[in-house]
Amino acid sequence: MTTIWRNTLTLAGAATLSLGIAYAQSPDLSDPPEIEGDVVGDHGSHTLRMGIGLAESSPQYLSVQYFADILDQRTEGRISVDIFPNSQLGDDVQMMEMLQTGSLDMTYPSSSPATTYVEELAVFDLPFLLPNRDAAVAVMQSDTAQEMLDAFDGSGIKALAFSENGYRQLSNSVRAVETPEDVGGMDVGGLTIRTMENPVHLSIWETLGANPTPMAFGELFSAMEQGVVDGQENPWSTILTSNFHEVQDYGSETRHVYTPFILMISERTWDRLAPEYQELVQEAARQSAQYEIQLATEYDDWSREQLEEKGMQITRLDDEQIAAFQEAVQPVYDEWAPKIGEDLIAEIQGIVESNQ
Ligand code: KDG
Repeated sequence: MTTIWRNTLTLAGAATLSLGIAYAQSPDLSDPPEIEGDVVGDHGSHTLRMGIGLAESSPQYLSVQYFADILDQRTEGRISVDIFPNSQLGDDVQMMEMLQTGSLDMTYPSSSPATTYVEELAVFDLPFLLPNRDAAVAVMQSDTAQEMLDAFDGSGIKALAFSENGYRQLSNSVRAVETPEDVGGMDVGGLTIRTMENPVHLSIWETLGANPTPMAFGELFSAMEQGVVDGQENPWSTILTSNFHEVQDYGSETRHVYTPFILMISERTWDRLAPEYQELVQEAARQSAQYEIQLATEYDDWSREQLEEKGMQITRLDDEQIAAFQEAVQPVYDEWAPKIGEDLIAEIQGIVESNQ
């Protein structure tokens, strides 16, 4: 683990359970793929405790249920997974630390706070790098991405699979945002925007003239409700399933960053599993990650429409407006590209180009 990144951040305090009641409806979702494969041998019983940040109605939670079902079915109940949603057990940073000490078995953070373990993951935080979902998925399934997962080995965390958090969109309670000036213009005053605990994200919002405030996801709803921050950025599905529309009147389809999730298990837990169980857990992780990407895709536009129906004023930005944001955040590239690695960025851009 490196210290450069930690030093750049002011980590927020403990997460609290502050989300509203989980949103009950969901779009017309694909059923989980049928569970295939034989029942594995009896290597004892395990209960895996998994903490996640998002709500029960989120694609993340639903895919984790599928993960649990695969393990249950293929071990005849010998491996069970207890899922704790809504940051009940802590935020992404805390839960990764709990994996290291072995006080939690599994978690499913965004890649952004995980850059403290594997710096290369920060390539995903570069704004407007992944222009469409096909390219993003191709990157997540590439050998380069697998190397990033492997780079966790020895940190106390085993990274099992990438999946989709999604395209991040800006929401706020102050004004409709159509241009970079609306975020931070001198005449209007910069918006206070909650960011994930990641220096590239801080840099993006600073560059746009906002007042970025890194904060644990579990604290975000009440921070917005109490006016501690004006806004935040997350995929539409998270904005909907975490009920952010109750405290945010405006949304803008900025798609400024595509964030992956990473499904993780504590190395201590992993080492306790028999090789056949390890193989099964890895396979189930990949299958459930694939299903998560499918669900996240199905949720995306549907969630935006639901938010509009619920009264959120959503601004869709045309190509020219997106280009204005892209130009405004160019200094973020200039600052971070050399630190992240020009070769790595070129490699990712190559994958993007072959998936246009
Ligand atoms: O379980 C994942 C969440 O904790 C978190 O990663 C959601 O994107 C997120 C954010 O903004 O913190």
